[in-house]
Amino acid sequence: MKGSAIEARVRDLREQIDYHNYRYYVLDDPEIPDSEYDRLMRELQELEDAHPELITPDSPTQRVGAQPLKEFTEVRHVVPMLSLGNAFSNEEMADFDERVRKLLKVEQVEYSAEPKLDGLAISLRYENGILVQGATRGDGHRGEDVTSNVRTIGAIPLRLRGQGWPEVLEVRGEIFMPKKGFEELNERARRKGEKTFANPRNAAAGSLRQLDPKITARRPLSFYAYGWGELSVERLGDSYSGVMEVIRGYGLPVSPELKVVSGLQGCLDYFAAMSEKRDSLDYEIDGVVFKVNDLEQQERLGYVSRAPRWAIARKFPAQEALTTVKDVEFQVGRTGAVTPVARLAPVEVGGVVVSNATLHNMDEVRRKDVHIGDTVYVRRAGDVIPEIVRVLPERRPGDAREVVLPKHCPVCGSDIIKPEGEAVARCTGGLYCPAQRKEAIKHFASRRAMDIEGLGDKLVEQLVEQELVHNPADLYRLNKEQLMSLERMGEKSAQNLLEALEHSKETTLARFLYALGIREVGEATSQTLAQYFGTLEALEKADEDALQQVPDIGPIVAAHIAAFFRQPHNREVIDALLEAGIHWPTVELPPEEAQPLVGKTFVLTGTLSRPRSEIKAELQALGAKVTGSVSKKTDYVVAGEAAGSKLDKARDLGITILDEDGLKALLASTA
Ligand code: 9MJ
Repeated sequence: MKGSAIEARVRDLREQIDYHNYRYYVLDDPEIPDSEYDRLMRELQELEDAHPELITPDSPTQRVGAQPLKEFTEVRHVVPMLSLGNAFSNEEMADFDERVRKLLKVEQVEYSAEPKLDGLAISLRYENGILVQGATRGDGHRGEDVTSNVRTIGAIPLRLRGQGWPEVLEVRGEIFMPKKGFEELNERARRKGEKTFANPRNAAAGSLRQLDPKITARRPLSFYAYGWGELSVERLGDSYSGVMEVIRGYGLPVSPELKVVSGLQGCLDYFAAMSEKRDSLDYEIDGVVFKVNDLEQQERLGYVSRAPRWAIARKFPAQEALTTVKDVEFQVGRTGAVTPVARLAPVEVGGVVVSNATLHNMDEVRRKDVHIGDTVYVRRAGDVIPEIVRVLPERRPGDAREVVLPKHCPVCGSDIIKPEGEAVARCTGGLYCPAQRKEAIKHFASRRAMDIEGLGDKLVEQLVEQELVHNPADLYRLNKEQLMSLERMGEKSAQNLLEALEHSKETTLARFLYALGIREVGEATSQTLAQYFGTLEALEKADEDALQQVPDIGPIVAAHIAAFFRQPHNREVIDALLEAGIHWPTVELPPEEAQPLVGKTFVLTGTLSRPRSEIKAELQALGAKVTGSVSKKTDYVVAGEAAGSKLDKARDLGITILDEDGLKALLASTA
């Protein structure tokens, strides 16, 4: 490519990437898969690596760049960052609305309504459309300069979209951590024995206050705008909702839940609807913010100290509460994992009575220093199991007891082991342990496995306790009399269950494999295994090496699968299940002649004209193996533009190197 062509391509790539960011973060409607987005980023990165003179600070590759700071510098907010007054009941909301109407001398007020995010308030300063500063709220007048950290957040544009923006635009909003990212971050920390965050708010604040932006870049943070500060123009619209629409047009995410409502009743209805919706949102909210929508009315209302008279936060009931730990018991899961569970004095948390909280594992018990008898904060978020956030050590009674991991399984008495370096303790009883048996059978019957309708958790527990069922195969030997001997089981239900069992016998290989509950083998892996091996016999015969040839199966999963099929007990259960009549349609494997690349290993490198995942899938469909690193075992390296070290290594090892045309020719010759 000529210099000018490269420059044009770089510009084009940046525009494409900015556009797709906008589709993803602002419109919540991505146009392309992540793999394609990654490909665009890679191509831009490679072109900038080769031509560093083309790098600009607002390039999407430049989100993480700055060196760690020694300390944050202070930023003065010319327009102070506000706080909000609170309302904790509908009466307090009515008082607010009445105050506003009286001051404005109107009958009814139009409000804009949006969820109240629980994160960290931030001010983003754009000059001529370029992000020049990000600052925390601090005390409202002085905050901290966190520009390098803010730049790593994908939802925050480094330059505004379109044109016509004011020369100076300070956008205010909330940086927050979505629930899923928070759970994953804590799960990773837990596995590594590191400190976990008590809630997404602390996680967001902790992530933004890192001196090294590389750490912030790895944290799943997001952003919604809900206001503005300094502006070089008079105003951007006549109403709050109108200005937020303009800001959204500049490429900044605004809550999709933002709505204009009329009067007090409109506010109460919105609050009730948001209370219902709360758990299904993928980020935490702690209430709803109502703002007088008309900006002229806002001006007339003004401020009391630092809170606007024109806005209020209607808060949800607390999600945290104080209670005491009555006892800690140990639960045994399907894979034998032994989990400490705190039994609590029942307490209402955010409208639900909580009497149990998970403690995850013994490392967590030690870290939080939980004793039986302690007074603790419990927290409930969404539909997840309640957690103990922290202990109040000053309230520990003299007779508080330490939590000890039992040496033997509380259910079956087998030894409990805790492998060195692992956080999880396990019961060694396997399917001898009724707890593991119950969980294994619940999993076997579950909707996405064998889908045995009507075989719920309570019923499984009875069947195992009455010793009617020891393993999944026993389910198919049950008769009507046995079923009718159970609690709450009439003739009709018994008949229905027998029919459901009969019906479940017709399944697929993938579902059957998933139902077996092999460790680390979820639905996706079961699908892959079924497609790859085609028959149960072929899978049973595969050793660990053969299993590792399967796409996406690494050494750990391969070891679990091989170990499962080596167990004589597991083979007996499988035989009994097949004997009972479980069957599936033959898996259509691609015929031999459609797999001309069996035994060939490929490595893809450099910038290719199509997403790598697409080429990989095509090669795998022809029987090839596609790996990430070049070794003596590699047969072909497919090198795109700007390929680097892998290409060099392939040359050193004398491996056949193909460009895209070469690959096309190879594929054509196999057709
Ligand atoms: C939050 N936290 O979601 C405001 N906020 O407006 C929303 N906070 C706010 N608005 C003025 N949606 C000061 C704070």
